[in-house]
Amino acid sequence: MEDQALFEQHHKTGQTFSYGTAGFRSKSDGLDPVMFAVGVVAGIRSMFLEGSVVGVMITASHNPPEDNGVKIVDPRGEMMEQSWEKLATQVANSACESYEAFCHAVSVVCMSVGVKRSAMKGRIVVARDSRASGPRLLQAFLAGVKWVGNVEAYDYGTLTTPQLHFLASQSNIGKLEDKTSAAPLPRVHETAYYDTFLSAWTSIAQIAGFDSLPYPVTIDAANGIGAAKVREMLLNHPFFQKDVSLVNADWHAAALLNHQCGADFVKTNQRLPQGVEGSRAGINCSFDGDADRVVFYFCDSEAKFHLLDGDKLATLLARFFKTLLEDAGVQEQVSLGVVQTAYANGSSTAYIERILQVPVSCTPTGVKHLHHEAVTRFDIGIYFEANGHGTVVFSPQALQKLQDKLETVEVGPHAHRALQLILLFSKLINQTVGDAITDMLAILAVLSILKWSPETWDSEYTDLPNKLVKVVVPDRTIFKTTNAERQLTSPPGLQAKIDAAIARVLRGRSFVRASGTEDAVRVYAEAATETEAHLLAKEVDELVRTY
Ligand code: 16G
Ligand code: ZN
Repeated sequence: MEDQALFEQHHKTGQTFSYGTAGFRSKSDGLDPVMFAVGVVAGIRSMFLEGSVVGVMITASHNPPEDNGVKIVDPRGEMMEQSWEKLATQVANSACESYEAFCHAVSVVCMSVGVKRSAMKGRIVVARDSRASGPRLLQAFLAGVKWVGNVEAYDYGTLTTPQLHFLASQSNIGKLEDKTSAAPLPRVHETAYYDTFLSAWTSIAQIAGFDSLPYPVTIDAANGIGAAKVREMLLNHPFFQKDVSLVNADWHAAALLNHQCGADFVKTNQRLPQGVEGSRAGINCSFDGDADRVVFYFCDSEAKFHLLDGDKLATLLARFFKTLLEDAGVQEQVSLGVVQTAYANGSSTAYIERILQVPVSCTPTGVKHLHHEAVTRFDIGIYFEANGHGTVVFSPQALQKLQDKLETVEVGPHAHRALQLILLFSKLINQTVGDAITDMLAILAVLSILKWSPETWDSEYTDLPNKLVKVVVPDRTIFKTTNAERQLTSPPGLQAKIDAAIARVLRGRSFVRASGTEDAVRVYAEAATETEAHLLAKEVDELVRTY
């Protein structure tokens, strides 16, 4: 009965949920039972993994302040294995129904994965972003953890999403093989995050011979938790103190989160966020609310705004690593590739394939798809969504090859430096997930090493004019795609009409997909001129509305 009382305290009915690309996400009001259910599922997942530490992040990223959400992170810091998404969905929806339905759903899950709750131990680390609903939802989550029994949970308080991914993965180092170890939580303190990445930065600066940032950097932290963490990590550090300014840093003012600022605002509106002046020298960047996305931008001498989005981050890093691999003489042994989605600007893909001669792979939207492709296809896999979400992943085998070469083969100073730099960049980048802070540091390190201005970076290729529109339709589930979301298989006949519209414009490309986070369909169009891109978007928009 006590168990039921715990459940009832957080029970609300009336909504159904689905574990999507970003976990569970909605207006925060109805999420309490979902949080309770996630406490239970995360506990069972950790038991299933024989006590490896599982992470849980409470956040709604770039969404408005009144939203919230939650996602489960697996022991290596990656998104929860896909087959568990439907288990999580079943438990969450049963928790919105009744205690009986909930108990039944939990037993079914335990039975299907072979977990005996009374005989096993689970370990969880949890964190939340700066949202006002965070503390309440955390309590619902912890009640769920308590309900499972035999689960140790450690609350990191507020963190960025990538910090939680990183700390969860670090908690399991050495423990993934040694399943019997039962070191208490936390196994890793938050400062490990700062120490790891700052120490890589310092070594890179020493080897590359720079002792300050190339120009002033303004960070728009979207009034999110990234502000607090940048302050802690960088603003008292001698390297950054002088040249880094932080704006939209009011993370205590929950209502200001992502409001007129942040990576999503800048990318969607293609303009400066509130608080950043166009006249400011140097380069600017914007994080989103949980600091797992970053975009850069600057204004030229005519005050024209230039966006350096996820595609530009990927191309800069691809160019940089290609040169380092050649300098190190390992381009034949270590494969390099870029992973994008259909939203990548056609010019960026052409630049990577034709100018850099680096292979490009395209996956459906959502970090888990890009991450998986990058890890499985390439030794050094660079993946970015155009919205600024991405990272670089390095295969342990390739890193070992580079390390061996560094230690055992006589190489010239140029190759020696290149080998050292690749190894150090693998430590400067948070490989578990896109991370605004470490991506920003990696980009600033590359710009410092290349001695590139923002203008030089931007001039590598010119984006094709493009347009993204949201179309609200009666039923978005009828829009089914194939070929990494680039073509529709349903409704029948629509793709042929879109193809005909594309054929009428120069360098035209357009695709339609149902959003995974909103009840709408998205239309993307690009073409040789702005007029044609807008025309194509309008035409496809109208075609979609006829279904
Ligand atoms: C989620 C995804 C993001 C993707 C976006 C697309 C993760 C962690 N987040 O926020 O990568 O760009 O969804 O949204 O995977 P949409 O389906 O509404 O277009
Ligand atoms: Zn985010």
